[in-house]
Amino acid sequence: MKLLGSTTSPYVRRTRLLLAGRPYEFVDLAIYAEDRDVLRSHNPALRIPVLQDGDLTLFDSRVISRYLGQKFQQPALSWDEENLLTVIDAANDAYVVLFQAQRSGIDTQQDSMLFNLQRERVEKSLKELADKVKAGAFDHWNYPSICLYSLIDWLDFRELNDFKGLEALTEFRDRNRQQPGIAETDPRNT
Ligand SMILES: N[C@@H](CCC(=O)N[C@@H](CS)C(=O)NCC(=O)O)C(=O)O
Repeated sequence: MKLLGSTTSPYVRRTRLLLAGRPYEFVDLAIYAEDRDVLRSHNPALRIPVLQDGDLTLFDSRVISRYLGQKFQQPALSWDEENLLTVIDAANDAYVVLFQAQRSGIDTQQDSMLFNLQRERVEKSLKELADKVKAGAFDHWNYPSICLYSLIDWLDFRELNDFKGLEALTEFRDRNRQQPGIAETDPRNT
């Protein structure tokens, strides 16, 4: 298997954590620079991660996780776990928009529909995730926990959220620092 991605993307990190301890080749791409043609030739959606397994090419971390779950004969996620993933993805996608806007020199604190919607979405979804952590929904190291870890650690790495009132999320991250693959995939070490 070959995984195309980058060392900073939270969506790629979740896939690398899912693959921790298994043999695969990781291809680190500069998708906004010299490797953009490689991305163009592999994924028309122009996003990472992309997984190649033999003749099969898959886009999107959630689809890749379903494929790997079947390949390694792991139980499917429950509907509650699917909902957790949807909330994690909502916060993650909204923060990718805010981050890209910031990098484009746009004031993301401005009172405009696009940014108001993203800010409301991250506030609501992170609060929900903090409540779910407190309720024990992330007590086991499984795919939802891997995705939550990748999101929280990326927000911290990029300094996108101050986590005031959301300490349950940073405490969850700190409790899981020793899990398989975490140190090797830390974006600060690359
Ligand atoms: N739903 C996708 C989201 C992937 C995604 O947004 N990846 C970002 C990197 S963190 C990306 O490729 N962004 C490129 C772009 O937006 O142009 C997944 O789960 O794989």
